Amino acid sequence: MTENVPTDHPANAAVSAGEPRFLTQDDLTVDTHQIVGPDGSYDADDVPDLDAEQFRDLYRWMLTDRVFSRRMVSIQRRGELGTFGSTRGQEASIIGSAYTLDPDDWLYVGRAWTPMFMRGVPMKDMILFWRGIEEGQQSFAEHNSQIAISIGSHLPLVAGLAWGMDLSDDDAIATAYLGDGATSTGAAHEAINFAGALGVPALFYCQNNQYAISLSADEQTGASTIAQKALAYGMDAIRVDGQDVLAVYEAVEEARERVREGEPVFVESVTYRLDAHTTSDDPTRYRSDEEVEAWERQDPLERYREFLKAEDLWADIDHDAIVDEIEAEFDAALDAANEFAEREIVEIFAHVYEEMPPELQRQYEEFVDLLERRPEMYDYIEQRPKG
Ligand SMILES: Cc1ncc(C[n+]2csc(CCOP(=O)(O)OP(=O)(O)O)c2C)c(N)n1
Repeated sequence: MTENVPTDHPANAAVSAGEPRFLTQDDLTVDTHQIVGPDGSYDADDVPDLDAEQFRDLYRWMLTDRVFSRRMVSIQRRGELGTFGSTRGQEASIIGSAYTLDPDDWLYVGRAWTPMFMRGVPMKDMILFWRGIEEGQQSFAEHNSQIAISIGSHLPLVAGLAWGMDLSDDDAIATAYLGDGATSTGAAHEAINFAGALGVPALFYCQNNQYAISLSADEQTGASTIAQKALAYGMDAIRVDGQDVLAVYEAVEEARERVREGEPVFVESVTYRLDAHTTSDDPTRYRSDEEVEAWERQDPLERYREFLKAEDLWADIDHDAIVDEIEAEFDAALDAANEFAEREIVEIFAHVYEEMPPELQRQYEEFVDLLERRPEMYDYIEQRPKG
């Protein structure tokens, strides 16, 4: 047992007499890192050191993100998907951060799909995933990535993964993309505490898109910012303007370097989900048109276009041709996904275990028997859209 004696730990260095002093949030200044302002102005000295091709690449990926979301929402409306969560408005936040990652870095995402395309996952597999077809996830796994539908559930996995990577002296890092809502879950606190206590190479990238479905970020926490929550866990944090792709790139690039050296970092990217939470949600019930319009004026693509124009890079970019290419890629992906055979209901028993345990085997046989005896049961079972 350790003796409980006063120590010379630096935390005990300053003592105060008289009235006890409260520590308050006002003691903390939390700035939001920005390079290109909403009006497109910037200081040339602050621009990250990227070449012309990389600057153009950032634009292409942001556009990929936007077109993919638009097409997914439109096929959902035609009944070809169950549900989908659009990322419109979050393109700078998603692409600026993912552009810093190495394909060997583990990537567990909440709302961010294009980072997987950036490391080679085919669009077809993302469409299959959103149709509930498990095979889509196989290529995610081959590219060290997964999507967490259960909010916050991936954070302890990422902390544990980072610990394992630390023990095996891995050069890569473990990254969790999460939403503001995820920081309100118990799993987030366990994971962030664990990562802070052990000092593992985990990057927590929180896209504060202002809502967890209908609950605004303000209503989820008494903290003035999400970034400051990291301090309680002994972790450094950066708060960044998520509508400014260059600021996000720079912040996460620096965060990743620090994580590679073994220190966990938390990044809060301040952004906005312009569309509904998912295609099953009606956002007009909890937010005003004025609020959405104000954020539409913060469109990350438009802001970045101003920068590209100022740098004489815009003339080399054929926006319409890029959109056509992405649309064609989506069309081909959709055709390939449509060729996937319709699934059997009994396949809900597959994919969990390599070898089915006896109890599950028993339930499977009972289910097959039921469907044979009572074929009308099919009418009561909700069918997934054709995969
Ligand atoms: C453990 C768990 N509880 C509830 C839900 C239902 N749910 C789906 S998305 C969501 C809100 C997520 O908000 P946030 O973490 O901010 O991410 P965003 O979708 O805004 O990117 C909730 C509560 C869930 N998927 N998982």
